[in-house]
Amino acid sequence: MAEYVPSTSDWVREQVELYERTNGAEGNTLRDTGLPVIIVTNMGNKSGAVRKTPLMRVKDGDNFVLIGSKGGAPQHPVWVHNLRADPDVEIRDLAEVQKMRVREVADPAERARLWAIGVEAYPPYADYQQRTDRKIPVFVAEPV
Ligand code: F42
Repeated sequence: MAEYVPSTSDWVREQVELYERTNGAEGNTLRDTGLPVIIVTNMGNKSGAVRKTPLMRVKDGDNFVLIGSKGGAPQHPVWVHNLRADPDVEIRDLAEVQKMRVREVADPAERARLWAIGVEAYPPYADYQQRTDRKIPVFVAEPV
């Protein structure tokens, strides 16, 4: 079994640790915003390590919308490369962990619909897209 290698970002690593240790009772929002967060377990596409990535919780029915914003940074978050290489993930939403499969959204109409849902859930996504000419990738995670 591949081993979990925590994020190099302290606040992220600590959030994952708290969220998982409390089975979702704590560490389940983005700092003091009160906005809900999920944890996406994905496979490192180079290291083969297990990676755990907190993302904003954006729901579309039974699906989650995963938005590779990274605060509007010029480069994609590297978990985007992991999902593109291996679409099989686990998503923890509070105490529930479920196997899901992700697909990157290419269709413009679908992307526009899901982007709007994302911005509704977390308005700063709109600012992040303004901040960079990188097209922020959108994935849908569907229950397997
Ligand atoms: N990031 C978002 O993009 N969107 C969100 O909605 C979001 C919400 C959020 C809420 C709470 C929270 O704590 C963090 C949140 N983040 C959100 C930040 C998110 O969790 C990630 O930290 C951020 O998106 C950056 O992702 P990253 O995968 O680039 O992380 C870096 C810091 C990282 O962990 N790098 C590792 C390292 O060792 O430097 C490597 C990670 C990795 O997966 N490596 C791959 C491997 O093979 O293991 C290779 C990847 C490659 O191809 O280079």
